[in-house]
Amino acid sequence: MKAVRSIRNAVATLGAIFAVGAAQANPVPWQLNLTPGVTTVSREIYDLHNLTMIICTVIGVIIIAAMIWSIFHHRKSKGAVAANFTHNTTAEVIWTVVPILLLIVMAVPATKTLFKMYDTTDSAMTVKINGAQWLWRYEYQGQGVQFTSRLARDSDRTRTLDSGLDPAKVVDKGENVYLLDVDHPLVLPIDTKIRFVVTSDDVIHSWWVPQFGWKQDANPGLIGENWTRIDKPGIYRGQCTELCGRDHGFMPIVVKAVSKAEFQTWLAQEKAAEAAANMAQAGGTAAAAAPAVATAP
Ligand SMILES: [Cu+2]
Repeated sequence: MKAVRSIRNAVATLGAIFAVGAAQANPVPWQLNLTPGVTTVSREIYDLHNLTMIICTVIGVIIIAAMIWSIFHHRKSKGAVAANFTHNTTAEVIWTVVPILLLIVMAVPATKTLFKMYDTTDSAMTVKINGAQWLWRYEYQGQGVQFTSRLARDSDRTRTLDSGLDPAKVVDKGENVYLLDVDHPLVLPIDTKIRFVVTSDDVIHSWWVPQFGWKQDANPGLIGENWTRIDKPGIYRGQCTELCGRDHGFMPIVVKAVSKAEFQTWLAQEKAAEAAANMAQAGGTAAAAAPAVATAP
């Protein structure tokens, strides 16, 4: 029974890995390649990786084939005699020039993408990301909206020592989200250049959503910058990728990418909720302060 389930899982995984054109939303177990992601930058990184991989593979195959051929054809039992020349200008020019050309072929597009990755100008909105042991705090700059995002309750209950709960049963819409789900996802609009400023309250964390193609360290006392422009709506999951203490494994990231209109509706709701909460708090503070004023001389 267990074997059947393992085979079924393996087949499903292979299907997901080789699914042509069907870009899976999130990485799958035993995935062989990088994800192309859901942003222009992530796709450029994916293409660069593939280009470099092809070049490395071709070089590797040529070198290993030449070595095997030489070992076989120039073996002692065949009476091979070693050549005793020491220099060959043509060969030396070739093995210097060819690697230089290959490096240029790889470095030019890589540098272009790097410059693009660090260009946070002309962004339509800014989100401040604050890492803390062990949760994330998101602040929509200039909007007065902020909230914390921490491990979802069912994952948290399941991960507790001796909980007796099955991690395989922490599921959301058929996807196992054990340790990958949060209570409040970061909601972002698609087709919008979003700038992130990333920092930390305590130790070094790192904000990473594989589908965006980058990681950004969250350093206490420093602001790191990055940006994204998401192409399509979806739920994109990530994790803290800096070993940040005991519960490092329990501070996942969930980004919910929605259309611009949906985002505006959501933002208006959040603003209204935040304003109501502030009013209630102000009312409570005033009520608490009132007796003190009355008894003042
Ligand atoms: Cu962390």
